[in-house]
Amino acid sequence: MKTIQLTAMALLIAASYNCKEVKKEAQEATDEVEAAAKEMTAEIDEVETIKFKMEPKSDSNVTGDVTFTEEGGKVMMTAILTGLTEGEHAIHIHDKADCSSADGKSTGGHWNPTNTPHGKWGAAEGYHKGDIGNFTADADGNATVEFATEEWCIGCDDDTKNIVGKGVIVHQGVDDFTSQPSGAAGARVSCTGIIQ
Ligand SMILES: [Cu+2]
Repeated sequence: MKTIQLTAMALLIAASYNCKEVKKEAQEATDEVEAAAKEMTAEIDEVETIKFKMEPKSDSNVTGDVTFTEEGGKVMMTAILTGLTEGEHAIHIHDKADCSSADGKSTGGHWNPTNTPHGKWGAAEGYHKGDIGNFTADADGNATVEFATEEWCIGCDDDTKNIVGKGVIVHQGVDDFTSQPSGAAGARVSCTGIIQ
């Protein structure tokens, strides 16, 4: 009889211990899920999007929208343009957000915070932080330009990365990636300031 009682007691203790363990594990799992959810929310909060209208310059009809989105340390640019002549054109980030002049030259030269030569993006010889490059407009004069880089930010403290306060310029001509300091891309046909 005593053996039975002892066994029953031992089983009870074991059961209550197991129960505590399960509860502990369940709590740990809940905490993990909550922490992961918090992290995801924080990441979602960090996504920043700014959008601008491009205005025609140099008597062109080139307009459109340019959007910059920062997410996970990367800035993505999408420019949707109309009114272009068919073929290749250059697009750059220039030094100032000032589109007041009729020829777009109020934006200054290329944004070049690292003081490097002009060139094709990623070139070993160097390239400006604004050297996005060339794109092609279709027969109707439309183009979509997509570009993404970890070398830009929207409003961070790093002046070599912060695109805010700069300007977007679309050129009539093509960037040859060699002429200094501009790539000889010709007239500035569309402009916007990047203002947060
Ligand atoms: Cu340019």
